Amino acid sequence: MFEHVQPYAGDPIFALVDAFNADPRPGKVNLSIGIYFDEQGRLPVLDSVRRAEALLLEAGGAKPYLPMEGDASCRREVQALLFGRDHAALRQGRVATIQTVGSSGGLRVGADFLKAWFPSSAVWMSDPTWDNHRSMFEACGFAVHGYPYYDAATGGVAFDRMKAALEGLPARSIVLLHACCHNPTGVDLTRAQWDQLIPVLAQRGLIAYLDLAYQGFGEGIDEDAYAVRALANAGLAFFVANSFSKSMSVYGERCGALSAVCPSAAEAALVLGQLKFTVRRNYSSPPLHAAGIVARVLGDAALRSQWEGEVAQMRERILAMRRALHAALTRKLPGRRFEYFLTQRGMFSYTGLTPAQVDELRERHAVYLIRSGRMCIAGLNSRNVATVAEAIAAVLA
Ligand code: KET
Repeated sequence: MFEHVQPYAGDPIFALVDAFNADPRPGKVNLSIGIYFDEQGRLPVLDSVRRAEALLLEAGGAKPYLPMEGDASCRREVQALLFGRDHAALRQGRVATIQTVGSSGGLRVGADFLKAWFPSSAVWMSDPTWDNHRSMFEACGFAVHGYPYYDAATGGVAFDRMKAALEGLPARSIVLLHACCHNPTGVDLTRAQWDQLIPVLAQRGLIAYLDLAYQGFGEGIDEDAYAVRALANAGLAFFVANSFSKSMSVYGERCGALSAVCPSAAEAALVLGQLKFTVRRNYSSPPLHAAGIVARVLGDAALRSQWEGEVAQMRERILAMRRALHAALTRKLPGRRFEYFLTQRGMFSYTGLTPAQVDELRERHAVYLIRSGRMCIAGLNSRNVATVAEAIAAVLA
């Protein structure tokens, strides 16, 4: 019956996690998947999240199905977090938000919606991008293309080429953009660059689709929402999928949302209806526990300020690890430049290590990176950073 089924090659990120877990070497270091580990190398449960869960448990509520679009207070809090509490687009009822199964669920539901209502559009994403972006949009039937983004020569954004590419796209093309903490490069657009890009999106009639998976890990919670707010301020119609996996350290709870900013409240109602229909045909409704966590952490003043402090701590620890790795590598290989560790933002650094060097790091030194050369800085701590620097220096030498 199933002989004709093709074997699955495995996911480039999750396969490495399996390999890491199966690795018996005691000093192994996991810098592959985008997960924040604390200074002790543990996956933290944030105090704000623990307290929110205690409140949920105490309330002892029943466990009904949520509506297709998710929990109302969760959706309201997500909107306020993304756009700011008093944004005109929210007051005008122009934003359709659904709670989703992680931001992956949101990305996929939005992609399904776009394929249904813009069937002849193609999708353009940064070169490079998160591997799963391409997979997801191709699975919805889209042709996926890349626009120039990372400039290996400068280690920055190839902004002029990126802008020129977008200027040449047909109207209604879908343009996927990382709102902050670009995965895998850690190289973000500046505010001035967003401000130059927004008129292009508007004038060409492009459909921007923002992925905001690392809010708070770049400059700050509000700061990292700059792109979302700037696009909304400019009156654009666009999508944004946002995640709490990293910012609340709730990976397996699948906390995320999808928002569509629409030209009018009437259009937002139409879009919301079709998003609900898409959800119903896929997984019917999102997880209750996820909604309870997000709504409480964001909506309770005490938990909210505790969470903001915890996000700041994670962000600062990542920065401290960037500085530590930079210092150690600069000491070992004084002739080479490692400034990119300091200038890149978020969990990831794009190291420029080749797939062969990444393989050598894994095989000889038990240090795991993604084969693109992407390193998850949040897997470093003060006990493993020196060993990692030594291993990198050995493969570069
Ligand atoms: N968008 C981006 C840019 C992203 O890096 C991830 C996860 C997601 C969305 C999905 O997050 P969710 O938990 O569905 O809300 N990235 C890490 C884990 C993964 O590959 O799934 C990673 O790149 O390692």
